[in-house]
Amino acid sequence: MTLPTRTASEPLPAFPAGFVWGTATAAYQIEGAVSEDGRGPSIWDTFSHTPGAIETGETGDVACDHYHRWKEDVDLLRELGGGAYRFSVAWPRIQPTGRGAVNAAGMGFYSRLVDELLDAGITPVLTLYHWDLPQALEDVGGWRVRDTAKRFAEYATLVHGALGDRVPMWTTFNEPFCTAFIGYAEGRHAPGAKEGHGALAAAHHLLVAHGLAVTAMRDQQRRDERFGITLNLQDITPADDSTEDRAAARRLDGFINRVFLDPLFAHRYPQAEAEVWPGLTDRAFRLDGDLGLIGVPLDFLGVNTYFPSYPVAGEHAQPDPTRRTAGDIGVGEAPPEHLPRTEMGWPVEADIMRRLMARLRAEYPELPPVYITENGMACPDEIAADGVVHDQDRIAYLDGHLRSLHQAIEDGADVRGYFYWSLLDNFEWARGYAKRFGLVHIDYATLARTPKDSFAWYRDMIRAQRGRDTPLSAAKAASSRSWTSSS
Ligand code: IFM
Repeated sequence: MTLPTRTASEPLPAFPAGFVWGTATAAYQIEGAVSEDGRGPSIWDTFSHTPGAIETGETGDVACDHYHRWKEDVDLLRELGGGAYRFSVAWPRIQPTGRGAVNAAGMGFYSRLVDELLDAGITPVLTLYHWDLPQALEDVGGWRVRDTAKRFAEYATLVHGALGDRVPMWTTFNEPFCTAFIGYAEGRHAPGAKEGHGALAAAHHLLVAHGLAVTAMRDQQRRDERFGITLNLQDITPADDSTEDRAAARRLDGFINRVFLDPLFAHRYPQAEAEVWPGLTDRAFRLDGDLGLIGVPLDFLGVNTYFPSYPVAGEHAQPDPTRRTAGDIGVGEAPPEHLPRTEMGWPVEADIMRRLMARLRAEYPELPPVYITENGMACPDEIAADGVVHDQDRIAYLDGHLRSLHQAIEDGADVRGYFYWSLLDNFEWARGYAKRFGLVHIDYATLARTPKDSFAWYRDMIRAQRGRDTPLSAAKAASSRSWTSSS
């Protein structure tokens, strides 16, 4: 494989020694092989096959065919040189109906992947749930019902029992906000529901499932595995200083950030929730003792963040609060016009890293060390006549966001790693394959992998970071744990 040379830019400042550099993917977005080796259907199989659900009419049936080409993908990781790789396990490969005995063929796939990563000197970072709930569990209530949390804890112990001897870093959920509110309130994601209480119950049961799973996996702990959760967090600034926009910002913050951060790290349900959901008053799904379960101490917090929010007060689609979906919170977006936009339409502002980390530090004294588990940009990537993708915008995005992250660390944030989203172009959920986030281009007709200019930039940046040491890195190294790969 011939890689393009690095696009010139000023070298980044040195990150702390032991800082983990990686990339991330998720099962349904890359694996394909949806009916192979006993895998059961997930809610994303059902949803993507529902006419009109996916903008492009596409599904994850084949995706990047990673299920068959995983060795080639580990070769790419080896060439990239990052110390860690974050991937997710598809629950329906392990338990095709979400309960019962392990499907050995499904577990075998992840076991081989983990071994290959370790052979390549890459730390596997495992996410247990990146949105692909077994359809059989959705059929009996999905995340609306508490039993799904118990099923999840059982699934977690099965995966941890098989891989805990080799995987040092475990994330229960990726972006529970998206599961609960995009899946059960806005209906843009599987299972496509547009509900009020159902979505709030889903958010709560995801947190309960997280607490139950971490507790159960810790009971099985054999080494010094670290346990955490990944949240998608939003840097929020009211579009102007009016009372209305400030109230909109509070609602958005309660909706996206506090609904998860407060129970996880402050032992409370968010105070702002009466403002966010004034008509949704039934909280029968919360049981005594749940906050204790949810607030189990964590070894790390994974943060996914991509763009800033500049909320303005907006109209509610449903004026009667008692009949609203939980996604209808009366907030619009008015980002500054000068901010460029990605292919997703997301505004680009690198300073989100610094601002978000400062806010977390100020408001959550019990916050564990942070890993940026996703950050990245979709670009209209095409292979040029010279056979390469010249994705200069992605390089600029990476460069800017990493400088801002470095500033956050210098300001005192305990950030231990960064994972670019994504290693490969992949199935971008309701947007189909049109949105490309990868460091590696996928030709979906041939499934050929072509590393982009950003791949070379990231590889060279990682190499340049190695061997550097500064007073800052020396201080952080003293507190870093033994298994963190010094990439
Ligand atoms: O592709 C997604 C990923 O699955 C979850 N976080 C955001 C990414 C980009 O939208």
